[in-house]
Amino acid sequence: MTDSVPKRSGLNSLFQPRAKGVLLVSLALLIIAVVAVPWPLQPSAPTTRRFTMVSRQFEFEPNTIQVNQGDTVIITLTADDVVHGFFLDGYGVKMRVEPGQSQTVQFVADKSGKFRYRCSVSCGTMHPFMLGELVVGPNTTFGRAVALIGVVAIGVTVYLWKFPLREPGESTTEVRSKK
Ligand SMILES: [Cu+2]
Repeated sequence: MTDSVPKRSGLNSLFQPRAKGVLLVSLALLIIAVVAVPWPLQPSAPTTRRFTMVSRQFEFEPNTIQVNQGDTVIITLTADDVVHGFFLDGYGVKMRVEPGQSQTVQFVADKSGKFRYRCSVSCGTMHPFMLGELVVGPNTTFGRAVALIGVVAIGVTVYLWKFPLREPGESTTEVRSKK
């Protein structure tokens, strides 16, 4: 803002340029927040993510995997001890592995959210607790673009509504203070 504001007295004169500044600063901060603040995962274009997973009584390792929405997920599962299974809630992905063998599944993580995976072959006493979690983060690149457009649109609308454009010569100070 380069234009100098005429000096005036009274509460209104104090308030108005300040309000304008506050609004602009808020808008700038919001834009920075949308663009720069790290969201759950780094923004990235859909990619292929490979995981090597081991199943044994009574756990999966790793027991949490993270991807971004739209990623192609390839999981290779081996069984260390006995026969184990793998079933992914929400996606219906499943496989079964014999001891010492491995199996691979591939799917596109097109739904965001958290999805349990569990052993699907009864493998012993603690079998029901043999669980893991797939975390599919939102598509942040797309999300940021939408959020940025939204913030800018709202900001410009509010700004123009509060401070309508005027001709260069016209006074910018009087209109708003009247009821
Ligand atoms: Cu099991």
